[in-house]
Amino acid sequence: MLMGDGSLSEDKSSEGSAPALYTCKARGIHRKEELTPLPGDRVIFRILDEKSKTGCIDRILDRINFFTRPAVANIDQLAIVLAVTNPQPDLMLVDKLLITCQVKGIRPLIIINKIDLDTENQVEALKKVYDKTGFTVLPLTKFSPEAYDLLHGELAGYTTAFAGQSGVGKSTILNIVMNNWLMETGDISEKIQRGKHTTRHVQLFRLDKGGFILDTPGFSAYTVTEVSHFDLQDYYPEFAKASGSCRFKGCSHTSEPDCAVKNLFEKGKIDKGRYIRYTELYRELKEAYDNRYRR
Ligand SMILES: Nc1nc2c(ncn2[C@@H]2O[C@H](COP(=O)(O)OP(=O)(O)OP(=O)(O)O)[C@@H](O)[C@H]2O)c(=O)[nH]1
Ligand SMILES: [Mg+2]
Ligand SMILES: [Zn+2]
Repeated sequence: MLMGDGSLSEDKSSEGSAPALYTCKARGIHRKEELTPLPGDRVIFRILDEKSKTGCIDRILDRINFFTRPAVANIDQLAIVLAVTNPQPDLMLVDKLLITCQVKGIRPLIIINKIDLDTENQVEALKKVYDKTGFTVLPLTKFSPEAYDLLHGELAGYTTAFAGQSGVGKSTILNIVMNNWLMETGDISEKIQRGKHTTRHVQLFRLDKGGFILDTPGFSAYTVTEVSHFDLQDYYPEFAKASGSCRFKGCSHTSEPDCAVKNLFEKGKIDKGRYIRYTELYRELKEAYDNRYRR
């Protein structure tokens, strides 16, 4: 298992045996196979020196999946982290990551962090937006260990990558999950709007109860590349109730009359913001499609 900092862990899942760590070089395999090793990769590696625990990677095994943002491989779950405030939540980013999870067939876990900073029932409002999607939503704060018991339950046995804007608290969450011995975190700097100890590379950690968690650098720009505007609606589970009931076959649910999705949103069955962001993303994807032969 590639740990992210270049070191490797032998995959000994049998209880009691402490996993051994080897620092490995990737000896040009990535150029040959056009594959760059990613944190989470399963690899065949050779021990070069047992004393200094160094080795070299011979082969990267077939991936179940991989992400370019965050750059990780073989994950079961993506924890999409947003903060109530500081930074302001970027719900378009959350929506886009939800789409990617569904395309890749992995489970999204939506974490609403910093609920201690709630002043105007933002947590309730955010929960309402995403409860309607049917995905699991978990409110969290570093000040409440009880909420972390629930998180442990969601993580045990799975490989989970944490993703989201810089400063939402991903590293803080991993620190708490791992009993506070991992890495530094920091306040958001007013100037650069980033955590003072912003994470710069992916790090992977083994959970006591089985599974792994990966801390990743924050990001805000994110482009959905896996779907086209034609099938975008398939990745909004709450639209399914309206399926097939629009007046026009092939309705895009953006501006057509007698649209069943629009109808659901007017009745409050679909969150208004989610619907509006859907139409924005639809236009973005359509524009990219219409301009696909231009440079
Ligand atoms: N009030 C409050 N602050 C929190 C909470 N969780 C994290 N923070 C603070 O938010 C700041 C940023 O936290 P980080 O964990 O570094 O954020 P990050 O998501 O890892 O950021 P990047 O590594 O830049 O992507 C730190 O000052 C944390 O102490 C929380 O539940 N409540
Ligand atoms: Mg971090
Ligand atoms: Zn429609």
